[in-house]
Amino acid sequence: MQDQLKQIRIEFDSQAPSVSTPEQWQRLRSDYIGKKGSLSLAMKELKSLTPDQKREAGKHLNDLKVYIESRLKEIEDGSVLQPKASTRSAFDPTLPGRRQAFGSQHPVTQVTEEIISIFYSLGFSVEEGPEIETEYYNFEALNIPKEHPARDMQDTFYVEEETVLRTHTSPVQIHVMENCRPPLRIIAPGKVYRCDSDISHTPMFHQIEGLMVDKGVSFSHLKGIMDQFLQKVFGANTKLRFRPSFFPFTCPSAEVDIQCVMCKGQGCRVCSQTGWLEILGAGMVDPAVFNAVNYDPEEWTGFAFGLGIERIAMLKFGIHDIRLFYENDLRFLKQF
Ligand code: FA5
Repeated sequence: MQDQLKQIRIEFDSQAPSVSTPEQWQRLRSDYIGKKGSLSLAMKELKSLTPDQKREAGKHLNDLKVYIESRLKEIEDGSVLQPKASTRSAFDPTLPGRRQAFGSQHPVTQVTEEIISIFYSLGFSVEEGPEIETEYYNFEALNIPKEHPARDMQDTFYVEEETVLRTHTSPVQIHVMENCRPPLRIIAPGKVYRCDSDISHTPMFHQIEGLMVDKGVSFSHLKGIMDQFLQKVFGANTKLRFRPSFFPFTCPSAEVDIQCVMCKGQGCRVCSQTGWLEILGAGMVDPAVFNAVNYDPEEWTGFAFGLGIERIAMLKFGIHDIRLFYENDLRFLKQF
């Protein structure tokens, strides 16, 4: 009997490690400790033994049963027999299809296009210029001399010693005037860069430059065009104000503010409690700029302006923080 039990254990030990499914485990169990399993058959043979042999064999039989049961338990507890979480959900052909999500235009692009179409209707054409500029185009040709504070490294991103990321779209004026004879009427939208970041400033933002040169162009033309433009964007009752200002490339110069639409002029965080938000700079082209592009300042006069597109988008859509435009949060961008 002992030899028979040894043989049963050897066979069990050789089969147990290959069990990897619940079905195989069930089969192993019934082959050894099931009603017709090897141990049950051995048990039946006890009858033919003497009482002493029976006691001895019974003990071995019981030990083997305990051993087999504990091994079966180990295998059952092992992860191989745990039902595997399905990695693929069943395909249900009756479910409706998934909709393709549509993108939407960025609010800054929407406002840019709206502004372009307004100026287009006023007879302006669209020009473009490089975002990486020489100091000459970004500063010198615009009458901003070497020691001018606008060239400060703290405001300007220098790419190389004499090359900068343009700080405004005004250099496009110079490129256009170098290549075209007056009269001309252009706008130039594009990205500009400054070392600046807070609730109403971002290091990259968009401007639209405007330039009109002709015989007899005066400040009242500038004022008329600005009035028309801003009333088309913000509505007929829009309040604006022209504040005397200084730009080296225009004289006289002005900054144009629009009444803060967040607080209706009461004063809030966005307008720094002033009730007004500056949206553009403008003025009559300085004769020094005409000289730099070989236009005769005695013959031609002109006005120029440069507006911040994000600032206009903020006012139009009631956005309190300019930085939201560039955080790529789809929940924010999908609203427009
Ligand atoms: C200029 O950049 C001049 N080139 C504008 C100009 C053109 C004046 C032609 C005269 C003739 P200014 O630095 O003020 O000016 O900027 C123009 C507008 O850009 C501001 O009114 C403001 O609306 C916007 N702006 C300026 N800095 C930032 C910034 N960091 N983030 C977002 N918008 C800005």
